[in-house]
Amino acid sequence: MPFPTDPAQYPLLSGITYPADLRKLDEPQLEQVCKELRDFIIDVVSVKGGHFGASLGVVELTVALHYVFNTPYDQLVWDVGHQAYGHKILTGRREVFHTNRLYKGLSGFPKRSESEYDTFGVGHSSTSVGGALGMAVASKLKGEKDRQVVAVIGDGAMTAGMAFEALNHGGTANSDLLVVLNDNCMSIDPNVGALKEYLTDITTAEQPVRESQVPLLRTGGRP
Ligand SMILES: Cc1ncc(C[n+]2csc(CCOP(=O)(O)OP(=O)(O)O)c2C)c(N)n1
Repeated sequence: MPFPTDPAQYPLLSGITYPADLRKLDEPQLEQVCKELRDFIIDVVSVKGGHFGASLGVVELTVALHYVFNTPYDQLVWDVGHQAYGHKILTGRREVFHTNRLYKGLSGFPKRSESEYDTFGVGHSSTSVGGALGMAVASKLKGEKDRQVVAVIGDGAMTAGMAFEALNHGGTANSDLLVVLNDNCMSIDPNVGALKEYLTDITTAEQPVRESQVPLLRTGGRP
């Protein structure tokens, strides 16, 4: 049963059924959209249960990706999918979000049969880069030069071999793939290991790599 969103409580979010509605807003309004989206997730999940932190942590990223990219033509692949609540709310499922994870309700993870915005059925971790790479290579073979494919992967999921295999392949596949690494130092518990230490080092150094090496990163490592 759809549950209408109160425009008094959510003045902008109540007007967004699909990302096309979001893209009609002006950039300065997006901060307010993020605030409303965060409040909406808290309102529903605090009563109905579900994954809390991961979805709250990507509110800004979710809004930015749907604003910048032409979803669903451009394809977004969420790793694990436990962080996709904001994505679900912005892609036609806001009024049924209260059924999340309930019998006959929404799946707690992206599910292809549920929405054309859910490009990849997930639940297990570390599959997003390989899945998105497959989509990017397929687009290239079909000559779709304008279609973008984006994988969003956490620093926890990034430690798995499958993700590394996909990066290794993607680095030479010469297809249009963007991988967003959501490094929040958390997996189920605080993340551990050499990759985590490396990511912490490069993001907390006096001159973070993000700023000092941007031209290098943009050219995929080839100066
Ligand atoms: C193959 C597999 N192993 C374990 C899990 C359990 N699991 C769910 S979320 C998660 C951690 C994800 O952490 P991260 O990738 O950093 O994403 P974040 O929660 O920070 O967004 C794990 C290990 C899983 N879904 N799949």
